[in-house]
Amino acid sequence: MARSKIALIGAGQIGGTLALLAGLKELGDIVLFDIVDGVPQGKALDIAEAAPVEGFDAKLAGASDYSAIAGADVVIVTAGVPRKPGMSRDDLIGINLKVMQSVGEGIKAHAPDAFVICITNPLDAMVWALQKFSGLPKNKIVGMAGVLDSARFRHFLAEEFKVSVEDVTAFVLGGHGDDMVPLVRYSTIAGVPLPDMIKLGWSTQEKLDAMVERTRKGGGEIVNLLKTGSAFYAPASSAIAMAESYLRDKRRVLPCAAHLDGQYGIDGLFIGVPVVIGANGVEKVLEVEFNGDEKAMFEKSVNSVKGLIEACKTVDGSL
Ligand code: TXD
Repeated sequence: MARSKIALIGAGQIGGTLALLAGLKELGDIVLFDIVDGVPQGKALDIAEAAPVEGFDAKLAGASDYSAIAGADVVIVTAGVPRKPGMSRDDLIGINLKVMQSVGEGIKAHAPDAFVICITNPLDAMVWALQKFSGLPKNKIVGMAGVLDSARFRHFLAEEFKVSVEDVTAFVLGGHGDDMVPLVRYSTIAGVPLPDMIKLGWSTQEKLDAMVERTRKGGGEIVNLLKTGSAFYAPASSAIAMAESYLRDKRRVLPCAAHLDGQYGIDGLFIGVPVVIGANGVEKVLEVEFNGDEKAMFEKSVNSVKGLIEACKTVDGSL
């Protein structure tokens, strides 16, 4: 059987890490694409030279021409400009919207059957715009944010409860902004919901609230530390989990920015919700019930995403 092909649009910090992880996991052959000539080719060669040591087989190529992504099974998009300290995700809209236009046209022309994962910020707006520019079916394009946000929450919880990260599940909904919605009721330690863990005395409500807040600001925390860019290891791991679920038809239930068609009372927006990712892309949206507080938090987050979409429409009247 022929190997799958994975195209990475953007060969920056996340793009390079994606290529390495895709190689290590033997997900398929890998093409790195970037407008900066030499960088995708250099990273492809560097990772290809790691393959004999690590013992994986994959063809790696770098390109600055969209014809190189032809026939890709998965396309992961990180092309654009990352946040700098003091810059909000929304500040990125003007620049990255134009990037999404060229990427969307490239995908439409050369890889229209791919499953596309968008990572570029502001995420919920960029994945919406990329779907419009590419014309992809709505079940074949998702945004990566929820897996990362819940991984951050899981890390904080595992440290606080002093248990393995493997036994912590976390549920984070909504847009990828500071008003994302970590749902403690649906987050567990080995199946035991967090509020019950507090009742059992394993931590306090104050500490839990602080971890929720730290999760919401998790992206900014790394930006402030790095000073010259944003997080890239955990974002790459998160997108690879989504790609793997599609390529291996694992049907994992992962929080993704997915197109909603009436679910959660939302129509026509990409919002972070748990979805089943299998061989057909987004196979199903998992709709959970909210209590009053959760509903209010979710609505606030949805309104921020709506604001981003309006900003996109102002910048580009054709959207
Ligand atoms: O959870 C999430 N979704 C995110 C999103 C978590 C972390 C970072 N997030 C966003 O991902 C971040 O705000 C950026 O918008 C993207 C990519 O982050 P990365 O750290 O990889 O940025 P880099 O290193 O600057 O890489 C971007 C590359 C760079 O090599 C540019 O030359 C290239 O994108 N680029 C392009 N490639 C192709 N086509 C066009 N037009 C283009 N413009 C820039």
